[in-house]
Amino acid sequence: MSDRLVVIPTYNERENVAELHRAVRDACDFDMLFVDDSSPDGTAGAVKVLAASDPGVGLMERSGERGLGRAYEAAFRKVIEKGSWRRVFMMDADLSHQPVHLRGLDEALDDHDMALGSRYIRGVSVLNWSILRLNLSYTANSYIRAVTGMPFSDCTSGFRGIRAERLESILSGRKHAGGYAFLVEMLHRAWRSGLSIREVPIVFVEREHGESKISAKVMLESLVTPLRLRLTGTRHSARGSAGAQ
Ligand SMILES: Nc1nc2c(ncn2[C@@H]2O[C@H](COP(=O)(O)OP(=O)(O)OP(=O)(O)O)[C@@H](O)[C@H]2O)c(=O)[nH]1
Ligand SMILES: [Mg+2]
Repeated sequence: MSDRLVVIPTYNERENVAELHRAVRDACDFDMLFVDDSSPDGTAGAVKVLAASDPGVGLMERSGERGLGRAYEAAFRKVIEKGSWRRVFMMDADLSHQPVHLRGLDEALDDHDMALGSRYIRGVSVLNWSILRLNLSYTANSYIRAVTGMPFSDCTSGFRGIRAERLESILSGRKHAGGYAFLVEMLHRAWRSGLSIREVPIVFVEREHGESKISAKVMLESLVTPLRLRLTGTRHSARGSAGAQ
């Protein structure tokens, strides 16, 4: 058992989990926890096959209202309850987040509370996105920075690491975003409460298998969340920083 855990939320990722598992194992021996929201395509079954031959693989099956944020919240509560993982990583299942970068995120946690995998730290490092998609993501980040005051180049990145002892401060208090906007809300909470945050360059690759779950509702939540965060306050101390240091 490792003292590091990679949390991977899944919804209809059956085609991706085996390849992702292989790539993570090529990169490191960190434990992996798949958090599946009752995917109709049988993702949970595919994860159980992996878990049967790898004791470092776990599966949390959720029912009820689905959502990326809800899945992460459930996983973080388990990490706190268990108390044996010291560092937690967050990663998509669709291979857009390449496991080779886990080491870089882990190293950043040696002297920071949180590590943020960034696509925009040295120009743009995104493969196979249309100009339209890139524009949307880039503009969303400019908007979030302008509205919230956060200094990070990639506030919407879902590839992250955090020290487990900092999870409590992320989860405490009232939360609103159950979907993708959770990522922005989580970063804002971390930044606002004075955690030290380092951005680490990553190369992001568009998914080859399966479908994106981004919907109009997700987009709307992403527009409203930064405005709400702005109203909830500003940063307490100045320990955070943007950019690789
Ligand atoms: N547990 C859970 N996971 C989800 C849910 N929605 C999305 N995910 C997972 O969250 C990760 C990111 O979702 P994607 O659909 O790839 O979103 P994205 O990467 O922002 O968008 P694309 O670039 O279009 O793929 C993937 O691993 C999804 O399977 C959900 O409701 N519940
Ligand atoms: Mg994706």
